[in-house]
Amino acid sequence: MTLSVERRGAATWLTMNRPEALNALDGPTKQALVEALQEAAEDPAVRAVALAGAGRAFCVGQDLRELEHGYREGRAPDFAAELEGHYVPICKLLAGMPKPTVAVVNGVAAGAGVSLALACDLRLASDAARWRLAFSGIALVPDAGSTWHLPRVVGLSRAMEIALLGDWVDADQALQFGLVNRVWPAADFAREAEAAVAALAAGPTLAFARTKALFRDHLGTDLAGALAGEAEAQVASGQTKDHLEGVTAFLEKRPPTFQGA
Ligand code: LHQ
Repeated sequence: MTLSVERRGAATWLTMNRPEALNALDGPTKQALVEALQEAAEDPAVRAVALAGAGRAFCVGQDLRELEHGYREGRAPDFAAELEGHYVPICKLLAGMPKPTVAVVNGVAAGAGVSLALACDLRLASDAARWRLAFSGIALVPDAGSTWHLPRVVGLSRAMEIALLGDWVDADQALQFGLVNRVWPAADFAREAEAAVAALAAGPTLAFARTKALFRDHLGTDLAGALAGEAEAQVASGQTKDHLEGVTAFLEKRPPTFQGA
């Protein structure tokens, strides 16, 4: 299987599994990602989704060898169906996932691999991870949502730097740019990332889902619209079992146990 799907407690781990090609995205892997993300979105028992890569890379984007034949014959590719059929749904599923999504970036991320990491809510990285947008290297524009996400994650100036200068971004820079949320030494990375994902999966899932939807919706909303959206979501949040548990735990001076309901 080029995508391994594994339940670890209440979290689903999706691991791109073509280490010999640095987890380049071929057709079967992208199709498996679409299906696994749909299932994770619909399953209430899944309370967090981690996206990881097997071997020394996270993901180096589109599998260029898959397109090699056409290129060698001098035919220009038509990316429309590929984008519509795979990259757009994967990006929308990650961004719209009604539970936290985490990119677990163990090594190289390039091209659409960066785009997928950006579509997640959080990026956790090993100090061995390095990032390159790479699209300009093959005279393409950043896609799979990265023109939307990258300036919002790191700011316009850094986004321009990453896209136009095209240098590798190492772990220290990634942290400094705000491209990643946490960096751990490679030796500790698997354990720390697993604990972070487990903690998210033990969180107040419905409140997390509303929080991320509000942040995303309000990126294009004025303050009045944001206040109205918050009010609607807060009324619903106030009626959840997890809210009652959270307040009860506070009053009883103990940590809460959330059920995701
Ligand atoms: C690969 C790839 C790869 C296949 C390494 N494909 N095999 C485009 C079209 C349509 C819609 C959506 O969006 C896009 C955007 C994209 O994502 S385009 C792809 C952007 N990615 C790149 O341009 C990265 C290309 N790869 C590299 O520059 C290098 O592999 C890096 C710098 C990432 C790693 O270098 P090394 O550590 O020296 O490893 P390597 O180059 O030896 O790679 C190991 C193997 O992985 C090798 O296979 P081989 O059989 O020769 O051992 C590579 O061919 C394969 N591989 N990237 N994108």
